[in-house]
Amino acid sequence: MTSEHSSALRALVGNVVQQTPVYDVHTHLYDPAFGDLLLWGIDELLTYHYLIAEGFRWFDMPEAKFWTLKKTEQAEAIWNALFIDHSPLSEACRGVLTTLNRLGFDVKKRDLPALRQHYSKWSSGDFINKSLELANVRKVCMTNSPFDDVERPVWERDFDRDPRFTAALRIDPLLVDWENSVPKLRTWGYAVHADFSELTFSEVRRFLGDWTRRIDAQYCMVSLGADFRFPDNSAAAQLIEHAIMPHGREHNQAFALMIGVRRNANPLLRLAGDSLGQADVGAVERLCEAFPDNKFLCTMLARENQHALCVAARKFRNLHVFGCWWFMNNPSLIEEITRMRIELIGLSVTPQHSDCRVLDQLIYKWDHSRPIIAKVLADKYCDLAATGWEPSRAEIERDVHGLLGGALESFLAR
Ligand code: FIX
Ligand code: ZN
Repeated sequence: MTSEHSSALRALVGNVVQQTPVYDVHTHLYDPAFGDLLLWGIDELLTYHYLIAEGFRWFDMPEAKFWTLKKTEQAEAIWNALFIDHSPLSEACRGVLTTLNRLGFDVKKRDLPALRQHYSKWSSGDFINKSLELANVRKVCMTNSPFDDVERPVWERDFDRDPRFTAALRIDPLLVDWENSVPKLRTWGYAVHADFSELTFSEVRRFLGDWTRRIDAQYCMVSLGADFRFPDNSAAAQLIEHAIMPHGREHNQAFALMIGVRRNANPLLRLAGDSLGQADVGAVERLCEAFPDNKFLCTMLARENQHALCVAARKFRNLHVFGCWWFMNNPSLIEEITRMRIELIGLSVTPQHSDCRVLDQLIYKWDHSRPIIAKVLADKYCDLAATGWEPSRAEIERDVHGLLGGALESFLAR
């Protein structure tokens, strides 16, 4: 292949990846009907927990003092520590600047009050449209917890859904805090007991079924610690086996496992205090093997788990691997992981999700990931072209649509 050929192919791939709308399969964003739960704006951007963790590395105030500050004051502390006193080189810092730049703000002025003023011209409806358009995101999947006392009443009131915001049923407390979930489920009318009787499992299934229908859940999801084992006597393993698996088969609903978090490693940092640990990919394989009629989505937090997880997906077609989650969501790691995944499982993977907690972050998360995905893909298509197999534009578009959410949609629909 000539070098003109390969640069034309690279340009084509880059172009297709830029222009293909994304279905962002895991975020913490909310349908606009949830009002203030949908975060956006410069103060939310600056107080993202990734930046809080980085800010604490420089603050000379005690942790407890930071939490007494108003949000605007927290944002100022972070702005000063991470943008003014030092160059904002980290991925999360760079993300703020990418976002502001794409929104048309002049970042070089380093003027926080002016940024706040610029933001004040947006209504939330316009800002949602603008962010989705700049990020070229067609749909996002929310994270919806019936255990959240702010969120639950909104679902119970019922509202007109914005079709750009799909739902996922998040059930962490059920699996990781069963004892405290029992009285809650009972209050909500489900006759569960702390034991694991057949009645308890069937009532948990009724709970999952009711919420699946109420929110039209695209999948059911949990984030589990690095110590998750399967099979096991733990409440989580029992509930997965006897409630979530039968529920998943009944509703043709995938179960998404996000494994490897170590919550509260530093409680003083609150939401910013979670860490990670190496998990047991064997547990995921044993789930896939024990429940061949269930579908699983999985992402893992430790870099050390990424290879084995990919190999697991080669062995179990009911497993779909997704995203470079949280501490993996850095350019060097995204490139390494995406390359490895495509080499091992081709296009049957979803390389990225954004995990946005603030709407504006859609812009940077996808702006930063797209060129990396494009680079890896271009290398791979060039390798094919070198054999004489020249991919057509239509084939590349088909493949990229799959990588940017389409393959996961087909997996869920299967
Ligand atoms: O459990 C999750 O869904 C995690 O993504 C979050 O809890 C985490 O705080 C986060 O925002 C990571 O990006
Ligand atoms: Zn998340």
